Amino acid sequence: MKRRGFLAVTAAAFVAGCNKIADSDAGSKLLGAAERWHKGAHRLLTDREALAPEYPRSAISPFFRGNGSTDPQNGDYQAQAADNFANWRLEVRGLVDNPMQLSLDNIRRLPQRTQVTRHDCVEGWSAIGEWTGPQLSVILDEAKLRPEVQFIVFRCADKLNGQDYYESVDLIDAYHPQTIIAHKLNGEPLPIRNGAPLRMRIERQLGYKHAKYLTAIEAVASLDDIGEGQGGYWEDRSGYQWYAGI
Ligand SMILES: Nc1nc2c(c(=O)[nH]1)N[C@H]1C(S)=C(S)[C@@H](COP(=O)(O)O)O[C@H]1N2
Ligand SMILES: [Mo]
Repeated sequence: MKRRGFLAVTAAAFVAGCNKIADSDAGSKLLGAAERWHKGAHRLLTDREALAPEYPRSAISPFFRGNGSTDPQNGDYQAQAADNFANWRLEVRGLVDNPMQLSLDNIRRLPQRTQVTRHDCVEGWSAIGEWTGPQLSVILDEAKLRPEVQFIVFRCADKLNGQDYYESVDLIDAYHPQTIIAHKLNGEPLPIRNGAPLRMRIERQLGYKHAKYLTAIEAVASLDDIGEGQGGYWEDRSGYQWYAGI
């Protein structure tokens, strides 16, 4: 009981985004402990499946700014953009019985969810936008996850500061009803700035979890061998927490 109480308090501080705690050495150790607890025993948390707030269309921000990569120059991204992403494929791979290569048309023909949500960047800005796309759960069910799967990794077309951007979530976020593969922002195909042609929306998490320029969804049992092993581009470099729940 004592341990659970302690962890609940640190988890709450973490969820509140307490940066001052993270600045101190002891603080980051504390947050690290809370995070390991999230990774291991997250099912104990009661509110993981709650919905993020949704807003009326009148609340949509006039301009949804871009952050991080906003116009990828690596690989064949620019050529694909010039071609209106006609040959873009989303690969579904890893520990699945039914790997898939989905075209944008395949994605648009799946049942769609539209949601007006607020994006919160850890750097301190927010924007409200309307996102449309299929729920990730629909695609994962079709792919048939093997029993050992623990995490879903998102691969991206861009390099940020020369390194591949990637992210990952656990299965609670992967199956959350507001976790969608968005191909529209405010009723229009995604602008390049915001991740064209496909980007994740994971509405219970901070902005850096929402992978843009999505090329592959990978089901894995461990994050240890992905990137530097911390579960994401920023997690590997800056110590941003893997669990960035809001
Ligand atoms: N592939 C990719 N995804 C990314 C990033 C990036 O640089 N590359 N930046 C992240 C960060 S920090 C934020 S806040 C959001 C920004 O989304 P936006 O550009 O649509 O505002 O995308 C996230 N996803
Ligand atoms: Mo961000």
